[in-house]
Amino acid sequence: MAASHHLDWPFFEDRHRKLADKLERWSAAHLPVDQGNVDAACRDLVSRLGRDGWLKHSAIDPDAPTGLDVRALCLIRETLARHDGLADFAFAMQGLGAGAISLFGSDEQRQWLRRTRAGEAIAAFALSEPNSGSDVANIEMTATRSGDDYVLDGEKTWISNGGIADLYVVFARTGEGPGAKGLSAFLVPARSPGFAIAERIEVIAPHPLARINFSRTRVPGSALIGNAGDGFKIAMSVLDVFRSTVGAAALGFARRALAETTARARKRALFGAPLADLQMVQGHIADMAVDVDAAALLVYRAAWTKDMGAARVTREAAMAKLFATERSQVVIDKAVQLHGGDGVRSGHIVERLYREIRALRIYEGASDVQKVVIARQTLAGE
Ligand code: COS
Repeated sequence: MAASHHLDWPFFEDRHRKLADKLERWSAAHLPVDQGNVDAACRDLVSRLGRDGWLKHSAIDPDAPTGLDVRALCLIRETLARHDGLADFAFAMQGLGAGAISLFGSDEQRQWLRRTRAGEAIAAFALSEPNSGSDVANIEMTATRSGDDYVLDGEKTWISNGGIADLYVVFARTGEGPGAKGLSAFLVPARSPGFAIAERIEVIAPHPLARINFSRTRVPGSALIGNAGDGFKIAMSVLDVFRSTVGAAALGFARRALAETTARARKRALFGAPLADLQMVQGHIADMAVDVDAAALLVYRAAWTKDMGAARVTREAAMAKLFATERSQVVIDKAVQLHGGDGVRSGHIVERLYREIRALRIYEGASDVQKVVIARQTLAGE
């Protein structure tokens, strides 16, 4: 099942090849997990991913703070997604949740990373609100200065790991300037007073998700991540890193769909010959293979560019996420078609992939937002 020829591409170093190989063996031995109780399954996955060392890649080491290795993040997401969507989710949300602390946290805040990297604490990224998911500059939640503290009031929604997380990175309006210039980021432990899960949200590919209420939630001034007023840029910088990894997860789903389809096309007979002999089937398989390779090229181009020290990879990451998620949806749809009735049988792997891929075209910047980002940068000549 493992497709590894792309590991020979010049984007990677030997440590990446070793990492991918080791994780492939770990995944084959441990995944997929039973998802009967999604909260329990997720907690268990975080704990196992931490215990076996994979979460060390999700956040920086507070004792040796070098940057995040985006190629490693992408390879891990791609591999986990190929084996189990929930394992990918558990890994990815730990990284996204801790992302602002990795990139902008104080030494004191970075102590949390010891626990997130060990799988002993679960992290969440709380940006979206009922009236501002795509339009981040419009965030309404407030954080008001009160002596040395801040008091948070408002609501966040579509928060992954909501309900099971131990810490939340929360973006709120502190009012240093209008719109994007008046936001700040805060590290808020789940046990904070006034923090409450308002609603658990069920989605087509189940994972922990919630709407959260903050009612006079008081946090110390030391909870502020970076400088007051820098929240928008902090959110965008975190998304610059993690959007490529969403593309990588989509790539993992697409690779699995292609592998399942080629196996079936070789085995299943139709009109007295294997499906694979039919040129119409070959046409679909060729399209799927081109999409998979093109997605991989864009994902690892973005990851490599960031790892080589680029200050911003907004355009590359947006292209990687847009293309990989949109085309993986098409690849998986073809896989469903070529599996006939089995493709829509509840619990069949391609039926699961069909449900898993859909949210990736929405979260961490919907495809439509990625197009806005790409067009703006292209028009600006970047
Ligand atoms: N890194 C660093 N700084 C960035 C940045 C980035 N990737 N993107 C923008 N900025 C800076 C800009 O340079 C600008 O700074 P100055 O005012 O100093 O010039 C500032 O931030 C405001 O940027 P911009 O004018 O582009 O803000 P907009 O409100 O127009 O941004 C989009 C609009 C759509 C690009 C933004 O809101 C976005 O990405 N939305 C999607 C968010 C998302 O992913 N939501 C899902 C929730 S997370 S699951």
